[in-house]
Amino acid sequence: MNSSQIGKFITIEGVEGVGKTTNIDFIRQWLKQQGIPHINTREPGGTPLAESIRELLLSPREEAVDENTELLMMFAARAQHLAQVIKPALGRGEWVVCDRFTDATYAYQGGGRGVSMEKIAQLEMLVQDTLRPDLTFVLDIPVDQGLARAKSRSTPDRFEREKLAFFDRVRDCYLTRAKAAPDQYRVVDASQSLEGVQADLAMLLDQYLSSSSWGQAGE
Ligand code: Z5A
Repeated sequence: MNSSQIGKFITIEGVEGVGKTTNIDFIRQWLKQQGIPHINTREPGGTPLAESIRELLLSPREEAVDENTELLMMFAARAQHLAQVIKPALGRGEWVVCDRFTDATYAYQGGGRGVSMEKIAQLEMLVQDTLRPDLTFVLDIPVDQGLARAKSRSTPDRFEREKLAFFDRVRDCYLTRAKAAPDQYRVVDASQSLEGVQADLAMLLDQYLSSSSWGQAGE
């Protein structure tokens, strides 16, 4: 995190249907109870322009989407989101809770589609410079269970039409990244009941709050 930032940047990741949206509501309640100013947002999206890019990215279409086109659109949306929403909120001292961020690019475009991790890292530097999440929850579930949850809810978007092997690679990539940087990542077993997932999240958030320097800079 840059020295000019004060708020904390929390991201939540995982395969489809793992419970990100459901549990972001829980994290928002937890932050409210602690009296921590915060915003919730999502990727791709989070601003009107970035939400328009999201629609283009998720819509099923006849035309094959080139992997570089998809990658650049993810980072185009991210650049707009960072400039309009994420950096200003962090600068105001608010915590930002984001449903997916660049880990999703490594997992879906890198792990899933096979785009080189170096190429993604180059775009990450271009768009984010040194900004990275402070804390990332990876909600982990066997892929078939997550897809079953997601499918019970809506018609599949362009990503949800991928095969099981694609999502296995996505999941593996998340777990590999989490293992490589345990200071940033917390893996939560999302196959348990919602109550169990939220008990784990509350414990991890309590631990994070007591170990972080949040509040000291502004006091
Ligand atoms: N994407 C990408 O490729 N590259 C990138 O860089 C980024 C994204 C940023 C849109 O993301 C797509 O963009 C995504 C990756 C790609 N691919 N797809 N598809 P998204 O996050 O908006 O889409 P999503 O992953 O499909 O989100 P989702 O389907 O909304 O899933 P979710 O938010 O993780 O799940 P949920 O809506 O909270 O829960 C699903 C259902 O399960 C719901 O009925 C819940 O009540 C239920 N649920 C949740 N937890 C539990 C537990 N513990 N037990 C039982 N039932 C539960």
